[in-house]
Amino acid sequence: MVLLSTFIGVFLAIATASSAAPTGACPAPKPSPNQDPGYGTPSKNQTGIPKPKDFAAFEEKYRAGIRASLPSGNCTINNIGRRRSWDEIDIATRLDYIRAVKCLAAKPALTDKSLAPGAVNRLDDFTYIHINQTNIIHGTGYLLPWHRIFLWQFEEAMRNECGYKNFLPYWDNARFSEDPLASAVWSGSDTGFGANGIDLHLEAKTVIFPGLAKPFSIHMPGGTGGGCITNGPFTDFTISLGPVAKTFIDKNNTYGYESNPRCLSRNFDPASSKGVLTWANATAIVTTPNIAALRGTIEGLWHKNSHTYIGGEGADPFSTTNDPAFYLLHAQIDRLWGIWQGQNLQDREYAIDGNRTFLGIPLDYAPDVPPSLATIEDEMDMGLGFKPKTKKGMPMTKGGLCYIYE
Ligand SMILES: *[C@@H]1O[C@H](CO)[C@@H](O)[C@H](O)[C@H]1NC(C)=O
Ligand SMILES: *[C@@H]1O[C@H](CO)[C@@H](O)[C@H](O)[C@H]1NC(C)=O
Ligand SMILES: *[C@@H]1O[C@H](CO)[C@@H](O)[C@H](O)[C@H]1NC(C)=O
Ligand SMILES: *[C@@H]1O[C@H](CO)[C@@H](O)[C@H](O)[C@H]1NC(C)=O
Ligand SMILES: *[C@@H]1O[C@H](CO)[C@@H](O)[C@H](O)[C@H]1NC(C)=O
Ligand SMILES: *[C@@H]1O[C@H](CO)[C@@H](O)[C@H](O)[C@H]1NC(C)=O
Ligand SMILES: [Cu+2]
Repeated sequence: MVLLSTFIGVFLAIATASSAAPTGACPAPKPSPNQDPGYGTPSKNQTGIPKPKDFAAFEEKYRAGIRASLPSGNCTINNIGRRRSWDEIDIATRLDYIRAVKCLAAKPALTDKSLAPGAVNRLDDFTYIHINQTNIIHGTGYLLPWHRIFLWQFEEAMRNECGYKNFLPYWDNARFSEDPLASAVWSGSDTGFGANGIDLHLEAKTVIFPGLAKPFSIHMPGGTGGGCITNGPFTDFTISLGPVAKTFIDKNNTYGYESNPRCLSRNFDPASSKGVLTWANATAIVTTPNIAALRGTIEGLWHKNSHTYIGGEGADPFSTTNDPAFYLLHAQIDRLWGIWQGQNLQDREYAIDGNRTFLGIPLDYAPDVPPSLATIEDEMDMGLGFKPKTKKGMPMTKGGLCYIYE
């Protein structure tokens, strides 16, 4: 059941209606009484499919290894960030998280306007660099370390710029594989990300990746939605960059860097979750024998199907970050990688496999990025001038990173 890298695909892109630009202040969060700084109390409301004992044992082995590795530099058992499932964090923490996302959406972009004229806010800074790097950070050796630093930067922005007191939550999609809507992630109340987009009865289609010397297409299912989301705190959300992967290469706005204000769309595809994003497959990921095979199980299977399940904005491989749920989806990918690393931290912490460009296809704009194998000494471009070596994005408790998945 090891899937090969031909399963790299992803996503879908839909442009829809527009609304007003985001505005509003970001009030400082109220301190929650009776709470450890930084941690919520569980909502104790978990539903879905219980975690199997074998998966829990692999997870505990990972946690024990991380704890045993502390202190590591300034990362200690007392200050380590505890990333938890959205379905386990308390209501106040969920509200504070959503408040902080909206706070970033109300702060001006820092990205140079000449690079992305359409970048409006701090969330767009993340989307810009994700678009810019898509053909380098997917289907390559950089997928996992690049996104690990990316999530960390997002978590830092939420905490340092918007006063979010907790850590990045993850979408525990295995628990809800057979009924994804049962997860609090997709709640249409004030404490979720909202559910599906309005049903546009879309047909399945094929979309093209721009930027590759040899154009590459992926299949997008028709899905069950496709239009603007209709409930939850992001119904009035305006996104600006993208879409990028379309049925044609848009010569006027190839990377979606021009302003294109529109709503947040989703297109849930239950077939990408049911019987696919299962505990059994999650367990197969954390027990994958080596890093080469992990690329198939984690990227080909879990990553691809998680994005395709959400559909709409979240399924465009380039501008997928437009959906705020992206960060929870990728925290789950990062968690599964972390648990895999934690089964043998010594040998696996810096394990890398993969090309330097998407499936080894040369880029049409950067002939200096050779389609050879990625190494941990390679520089990655995280945007805003930050260009760490790949190895900086591999441990969870070194070089400024300091977190554990609970
Ligand atoms: C707990 O679950 C029930 C039933 O699914 C739901 O009605 C309720 O709002 C949930 N409570 C919290 C705190 O999430
Ligand atoms: C990414 O940004 C760099 C500038 O930092 C630019 O040279 C390159 O063409 C961009 N690539 C894409 C695909 O936008
Ligand atoms: C691209 O831009 C040109 C010149 O502004 C315009 O005539 C054309 O209609 C645009 N094409 C598309 C597909 O938007
Ligand atoms: C894992 O996912 C694949 C689809 O990629 C599916 O065919 C298979 O049944 C799943 N296996 C388990 C054990 O859940
Ligand atoms: C790496 O790139 C080569 C072409 O340069 C390709 O044949 C190979 O399949 C690629 N490997 C992966 C894992 O994408
Ligand atoms: C921990 O040290 C790293 C450098 O190794 C630094 O970037 C980071 O800000 C420090 N974190 C704290 C909480 O002091
Ligand atoms: Cu990505």
